[in-house]
Parts: sequence; structure tokens; C-alpha cells
Amino acid sequence: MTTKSFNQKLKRLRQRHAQLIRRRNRPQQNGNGIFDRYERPVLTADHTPLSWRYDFNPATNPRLMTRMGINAVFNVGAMEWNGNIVLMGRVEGWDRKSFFAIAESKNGVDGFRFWDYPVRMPDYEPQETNLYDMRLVRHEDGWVYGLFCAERHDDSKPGDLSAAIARCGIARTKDLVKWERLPDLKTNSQHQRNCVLHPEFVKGKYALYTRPMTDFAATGTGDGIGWGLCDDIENAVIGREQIIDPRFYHTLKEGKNGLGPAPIRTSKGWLHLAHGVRNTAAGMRYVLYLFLCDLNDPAKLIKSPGGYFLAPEGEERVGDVSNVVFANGWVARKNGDVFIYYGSSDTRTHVATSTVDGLLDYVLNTPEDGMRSSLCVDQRCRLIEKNLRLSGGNKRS
Ligand code: M1P
Repeated sequence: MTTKSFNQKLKRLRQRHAQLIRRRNRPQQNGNGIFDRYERPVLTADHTPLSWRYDFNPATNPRLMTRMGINAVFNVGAMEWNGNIVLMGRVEGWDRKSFFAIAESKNGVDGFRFWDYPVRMPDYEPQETNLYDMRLVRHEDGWVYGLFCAERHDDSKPGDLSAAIARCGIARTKDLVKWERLPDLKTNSQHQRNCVLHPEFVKGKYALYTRPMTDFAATGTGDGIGWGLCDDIENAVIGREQIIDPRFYHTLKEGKNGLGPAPIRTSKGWLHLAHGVRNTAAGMRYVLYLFLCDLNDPAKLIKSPGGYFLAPEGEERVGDVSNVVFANGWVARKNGDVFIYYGSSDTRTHVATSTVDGLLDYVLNTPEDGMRSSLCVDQRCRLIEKNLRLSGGNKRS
């Protein structure tokens, strides 16, 4: 390639990248009244800076090849930061390794731009191979915490190259740039993924949501979303885990479930977003659901609307791990707006917006899962009767 064509190609790459970042996003029309999905993903592999992927020097990259490709950006942590919204992306390279990187936007629905460098998370142990799915929490102790999955090979099974152990990594920061790595969470379970720090002290202790499992990923190997207290976050140990949101046969969380982001404090209780997984002939299906816990006793589930809150739709259904939506970040703003960030099919990141009042209306007024077809028909008939009575019994729609 001549210097001229190299420069032209680089210019085009830069223009296309700038256009992508500038592209506006709009809510889809005809939403479901619970939330508004947005038309376009907020983050994709193409949003990552070109400087992370290309060597711009014609002497060392004469063909202007992608040198270090990015495969996906998904499963983001989220928080407000100096009035903007920052997302802690799970960025996955072509080498399958995930790392963390922050993208920032003024309005939370478009214009997300990555900071110049990804996060340089301090190494905890040389065996640690992959880090992902950070939950960002501003804790009342004054630190911002990131809890994430720290994965390594399970060396007790040397012949099995897919055998892995999931641990909960813990790090904290004041500026989102310099991170202090703390020892991994210790519990009685070999595997911990989807662990989340509760934002407030409970009985003077740090409180964590957990997900104890006896297998790295297989469905049916854990009881549900757990909860436990620990005295010292600098050496986090949970002796007793209590299951606060159990799995259940023939529900969306039959196979496994896991908490999403840290809960939002509302006047009616702690509002939770989680994912539920069931096995199908086509593989696992991941959907999102909400539940509410008692304000004074966060381990007490008080409302559990039946069915899913958000399931993969359209292009969200297809990707590296198809039929998956997964959320580990949301932001509740002072005016009551809620931005829900979710990854689709382990490939890209989307936003849906709602309000605290709207989500509470959904949680408090959606019937619980009837658990059996006949009871679910009864629930639906009660709704139909009410509507027919309202419309004088004649209307058909
Ligand atoms: O591939 C789907 C998801 O699988 C895992 O989630 P869970 O532990 O609940 O099964 C995680 O690897 C997650 O990142 C991924 O999106």
C-alpha cells in the first residue's frame, strides 16, 4: 500500500468511527409501557477506539491490518459520574480474553466514548485467566467498588481444558482509574459468579449478594441468589449464605439465576434486576426479571412479579451466545429516570429506559407466577372480566 492509500484508508476508518460515536439513538416506537427499548446498541466492538485495534505506523503495519481485534462489548456495570453516565464494559478481544474499559456519555443513550486506556486491574494471582461482568457500587463507606468474576482453570482436572473455577474478585477505587485489588471473596462454595455488594451497611457489616454453585456454569447446580454479611471487605469472608431468591421448576429461573446490578433504594423497598436461565433444546435462554426486597431487611423478598421483564428480541437474539440478555448495570437518576443497560447474546450492549415509579408499578401490580397453567388462566380471566366489565361486556379488543 502506498503512503497515500494508507493515509486515505486511515482517514476513512476515523471518519466511520466518529460517525458511529456521534450517531443519535431514539426510543423504539410502541413500547410495552414498562420500559422503552432504544433502537440501536449503545456499545459494540466497533465503538472501541481504533488505537486499541490498529497500528497506525505504515512502517510496521503497511497494510493497515487490524492488529488486535475486539470481538464484543457487553455486560456493562454502570454508574453516574460527574453528571455523566459511565459504563464499565466487558470488552472481549479476538483472543477471547475479557478486560474492563470505561465508556462515558452525557445523556446515557448515545455518544458513548471509551476513555483512552482500558482499566489496568491489578493482578491477584498468576492463575487468574479472565475477568468479566463488573458490578459498580458506590458504597456508603466512601469507596466505589467493582465486583467481578475472576476465572481460572480448575487444575484439579488437568485433562479437562474446559474445567474452570469462578471466583468473585473485589477491587475499589476513588477515580475509576487507579484500582486497589482486595482479596477475592471467600465462601463455602467453590464457584461464585454474579456477586454484588449491597450499597449500604447492614447491621454494621458489608452485605453481599452471591450465587453459590457446585459447577462452573451448568444449570441445576446452585439453589439461587444468596446473601451474606461480612465484617471486613479487605478480607471478605462469608460463613453463612442464605438463599433469598430460589430457583423454581417451570419458571424463567428453573436452571439458574443471578443478581444483576446493585439494587435501587426506593420508598417501597430494594428494587432488584436479575437474570433467569432455563434450558431448552436450543441451549440456554437468559431473560431478565425484577423483584423487591424489604427496605429494613434486604434479605427478605417481598414482591416477585411473574414472568420475564425483558427477553431478547430481534437482533438481540443472535450473537456469540445466542438467546441471552444479561444486565449488570443500571442507573437511577435523581429525577426518577432509570437507565437499564443490558448485553445481548454476549455480543453488544443496549439501553432501555424507565422510571422508578414505573418499575415499582410493574413490580407491585404484576401478578406473581401462578406456577400452574390452570392458575395462570384464572389470573388472566380475572383481568379479562375486569376489562369486559369496564367496556360494558361488548367490546372484543
Ligand atoms: O453466556 C451467558 C452468560 O453466562 C454467564 O452467566 P451465568 O453465570 O449466570 O450463567 C456469564 O459468563 C455471563 O457473562 C454470560 O453473559
